[in-house]
Amino acid sequence: MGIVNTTPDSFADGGQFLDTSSAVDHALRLVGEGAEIIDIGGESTRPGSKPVPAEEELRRVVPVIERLAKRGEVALSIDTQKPAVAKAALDAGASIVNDIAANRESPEMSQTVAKAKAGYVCMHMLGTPQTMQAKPRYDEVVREVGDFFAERLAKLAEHGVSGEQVVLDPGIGFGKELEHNIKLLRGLNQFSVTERPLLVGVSRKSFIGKLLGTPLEERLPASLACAVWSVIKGAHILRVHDVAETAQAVRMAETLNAQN
Ligand code: 9MG
Repeated sequence: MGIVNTTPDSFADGGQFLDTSSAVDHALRLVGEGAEIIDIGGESTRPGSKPVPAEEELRRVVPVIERLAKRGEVALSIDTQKPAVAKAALDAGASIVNDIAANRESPEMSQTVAKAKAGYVCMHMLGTPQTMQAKPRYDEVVREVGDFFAERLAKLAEHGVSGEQVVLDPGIGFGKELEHNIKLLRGLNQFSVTERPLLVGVSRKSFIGKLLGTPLEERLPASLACAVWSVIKGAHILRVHDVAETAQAVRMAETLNAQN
């Protein structure tokens, strides 16, 4: 899954793809590098980021989705927390909703996904992007994220979203300290009991900087190490900025890890 942020303030690529043409060109470049899904976002989810009104988010993402959908080359995912934006994006040609706010109580997002029979990325986050890094605490982070997945799968089913539509994501960096992120990556294989595909997003994230002291522009090697580790531990989808490099690293690791 290649990342295309049409935002001025995303942590790794903010401001680079603000106009429709540069966002579409970037998406097509990622497809050429091997991306099978393009995740398009119009609101930053970095810690402390400001929420964006739905009208502005729609203005940023819908034309990009329409242009890419017309070409029909790749599956499109909308990265949004807003049911109205999800609906417009699905109408414009997206087929997956990447929902970092899957812990909300209102059923509107699930109902939108159920009605469209769309794919749904159900991500764990403690709090919201505005509050999530204020001393997140867990007794046992892997067990608690696993419990969240079980609870959400049941709730989604109640709202008409079948298990087959759902991909689970532990939400690396979303309401987690460094030790929680490391424990989740070490324990990824434990989520296989859910029998749902796992998505992992580690690309260039700040926990890498915290562990290794590397600035944003120097996190590719550690991002690749985490990507390879995640796949060996059972991840099915990686959400990344550097598609070509990740595809090469993962192909090599999968070959070495094959049984015959
Ligand atoms: C939008 N976004 C940023 N990081 C992410 C992650 O790790 N997973 C998902 N599903 N979305 C993310």
